[in-house]
Amino acid sequence: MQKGKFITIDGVEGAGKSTQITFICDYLKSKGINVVLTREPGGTELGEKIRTLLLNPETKSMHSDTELLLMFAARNEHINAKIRPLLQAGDCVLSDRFTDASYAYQGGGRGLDMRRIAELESWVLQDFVPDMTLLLDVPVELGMSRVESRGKKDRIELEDIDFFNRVRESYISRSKQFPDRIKLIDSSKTVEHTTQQIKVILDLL
Ligand code: Z5A
Repeated sequence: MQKGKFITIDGVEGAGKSTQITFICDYLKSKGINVVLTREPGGTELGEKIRTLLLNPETKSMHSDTELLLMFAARNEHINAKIRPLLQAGDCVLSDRFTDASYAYQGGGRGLDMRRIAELESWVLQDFVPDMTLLLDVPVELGMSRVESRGKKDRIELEDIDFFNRVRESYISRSKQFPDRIKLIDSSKTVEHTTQQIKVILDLL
């Protein structure tokens, strides 16, 4: 029986997830909620090893199906070894990315069949879905310009702008498909503007 809330945060790169996560953790803690921060791909010892495989820019070739399966292999560990036990103990779990990213990047970006992703989702998660997803939305060019100075790119960041435009479109389309769960947040303005929208949404929890 799940007792805690499961919140996920997602979006294209440079949308400001990492920036906003600190605020979200502090804000929930100020309400007396015990929050555990985690991330995907990763979140467990094995999951972090899979993350390294997935994001290593030295890996020149990886079949898109392999990429999808590795994302879900890491997620299977994450959900069973970490997320479910924490929720059952009553903690609030905040995950930096989750299954919506597989639909956006592997479905939208790579062009994999969404039904194939849905089959894996149903196998690994059954009908488990986040209580709330904060989707930070920013035009791709703007997001990319924000992260330009970061230096070396990971394997997925090396993709071209068309790839990331498809990713963004898939995220937006999912937010329309699941409007109750996925809260679309305009992250194109200041950090404070984004934070304010998130605060209003968190107050609904
Ligand atoms: N991936 C996948 O393909 N399939 C899956 O199923 C899953 C993941 C789960 C790793 O994700 C990769 O895995 C990711 C998707 C894929 N690949 N890509 N590309 P990640 O989350 O670890 O990596 P990331 O996308 O690069 O996230 P990030 O670097 O943490 O992005 P961010 O959180 O949006 O960035 P940020 O550090 O908060 O902000 C970037 C800069 O912008 C920084 O300098 C901030 O100060 C600045 N910023 C933030 N907000 C603003 C505003 N509002 N105005 C101005 N400047 C701002």
